[in-house]
Amino acid sequence: MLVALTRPVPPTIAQCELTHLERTPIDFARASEQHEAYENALRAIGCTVRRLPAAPDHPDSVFIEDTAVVFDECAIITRPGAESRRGETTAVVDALRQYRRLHPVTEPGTLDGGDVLVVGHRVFVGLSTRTNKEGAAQVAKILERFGYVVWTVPVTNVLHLKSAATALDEDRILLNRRLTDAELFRDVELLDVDESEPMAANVLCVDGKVLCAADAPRTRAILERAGYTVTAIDSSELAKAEGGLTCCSLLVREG
Ligand code: CIR
Repeated sequence: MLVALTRPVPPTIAQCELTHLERTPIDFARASEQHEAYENALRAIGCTVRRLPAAPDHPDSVFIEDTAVVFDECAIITRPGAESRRGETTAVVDALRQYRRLHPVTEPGTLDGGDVLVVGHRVFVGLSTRTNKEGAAQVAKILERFGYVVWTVPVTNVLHLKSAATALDEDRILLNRRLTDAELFRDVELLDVDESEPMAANVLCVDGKVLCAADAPRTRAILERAGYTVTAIDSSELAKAEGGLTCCSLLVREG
C-alpha cells in the first residue's frame, strides 16, 4: 500500500514565502478545490490519502514535501530553510512515527524536502537558498548505512532542485536542462521537458503513472510517448505560492 500524507491549504496561504515570484492574489477556495482534485488524482493512481490537520499558523504547510524525506528504511525530518516553516515538522513527526524510524536534521543544517531527488539508491541534494551543505552532509551520514549514494547539486534560478528535475523510475528522471546541469546526473537516464514549458519538470510519478501540470501539454505528450500514463492536474493557484506537484504530498510505502 502507498500512503500519501497531505495537508489542507491553510486560509493564510496568501502570506506564503516567495523567492522567485511576485506576490499575486491567491484564491483560497479555488486553491482548496484544486488541492482536493490533486488528492483525488493521488487516489486514482493507487494512493491511500491521509490528510494531516490544517496548520493555519503556517501559511506554507500545504507543501508537506519540504518537511520530510521518506525512504523504505527510515524517514529524515527536515529543518526547513525558511524560519517561518520550521514549526511545520511537528505534526509530520507525529504522523510519520508510526511508519518509519525518524532521523532529524539538526542545526546548523537546513534542508527542504523539495531539494532531495531520490532516484533508486542515488540521492541528489540541491544546495539552494533553503538547503545548506551541513544539511546535505547530514543526509549523507543518515543514508550511508542503507547503501544510498548521496551527491550535492548546485541550485540557482529556481526554488528547489525538484523544480528542475524529478524522478520517473529507479533510474530515470524528467529534467529541464536549462535549470540544472544535466552532466551532474550522468549515470541516470534523462528525459527532457519541452523547452517551451519551463516549469514542467516537477511531476509526481507512482509506478509509471504520472501527475503532470495541466499547463504543460507538450511535456505530457513526451511522457505519454515514453510509455507513461499521464494525468493533467490544474494547480495554478498553488503555483502562485511557488508550489508544484511533488510538494503537496509525502509518499510512504507500506508493507
Ligand atoms: C516556499 O517558498 O517554501 C513555499 N511558498 C513553496 C514551497 C514549494 N515546495 C516545493 O516545491 N517542494
